[in-house]
Amino acid sequence: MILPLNMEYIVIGDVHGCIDELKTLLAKQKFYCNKNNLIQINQHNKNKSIILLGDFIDKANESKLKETIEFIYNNYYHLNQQQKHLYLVLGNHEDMVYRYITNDPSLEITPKTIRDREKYYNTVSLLEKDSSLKEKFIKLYKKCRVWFYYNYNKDFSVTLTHAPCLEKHLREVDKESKSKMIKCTSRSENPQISLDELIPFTHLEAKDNQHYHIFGHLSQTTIRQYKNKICIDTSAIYGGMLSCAIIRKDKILFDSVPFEHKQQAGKQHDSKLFDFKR
Ligand SMILES: [Mn+2]
Repeated sequence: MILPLNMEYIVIGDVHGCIDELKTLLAKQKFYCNKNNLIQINQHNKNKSIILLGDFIDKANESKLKETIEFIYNNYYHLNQQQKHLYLVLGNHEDMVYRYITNDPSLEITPKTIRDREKYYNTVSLLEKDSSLKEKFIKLYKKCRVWFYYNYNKDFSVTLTHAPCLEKHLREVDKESKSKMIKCTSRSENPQISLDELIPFTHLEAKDNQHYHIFGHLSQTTIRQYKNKICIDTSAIYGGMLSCAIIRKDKILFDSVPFEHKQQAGKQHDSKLFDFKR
């Protein structure tokens, strides 16, 4: 999970089946596809790697979800042949869908989990009627890692996880820490509480240094940064943008592309992170 320092990293937040936007954003970063949708390594991108920050499935329509899984699957094996160019971070959606489709005994079947499966995890029914896609998803799931760490020097580092979490869990390997790096307290189950109240550690632990924590998971209208905490989930599937953080030596840059309306956008009420009065 330690990232080599000789590469630049394009870290892309919650794709949720926004395959068209993913290809557009990758092309802006010099990753072009051939006619078979395989990304070509060339002199402009040979020192760059792509990191998908979790939640590449669910919420989108089925044909876009299928396209997304096949694109990531084909390119995972294509891009990583000689040198690693594509990394996958585990999101709560990959984790839950995997538990549903493998009948994980720890996932109790209750009216709520049956309802949630329809409401939040629509990739499950797609995979259950497409066994070859299911096999591809399972292989990708097993390639996902909970965190990655880019430790440039004593003054600059970046930890990548899907969800924000307490610092004590960062880069740990115990079961509780892993689950905290994948998912934080549910916003949908606490709609009356602002995000800054729901997960106050995110700003209370923030520091004015360059040891960054970049995460997604909490869809926002814009990239949200407070000190060394950065959220790059900019609501692509809700009609917003798909964004990336670019880690280049000891700098972080950002880029975004808008939703392309090639599928129906989802609906969600905003709750801004880092919206407190300073
Ligand atoms: Mn998530």
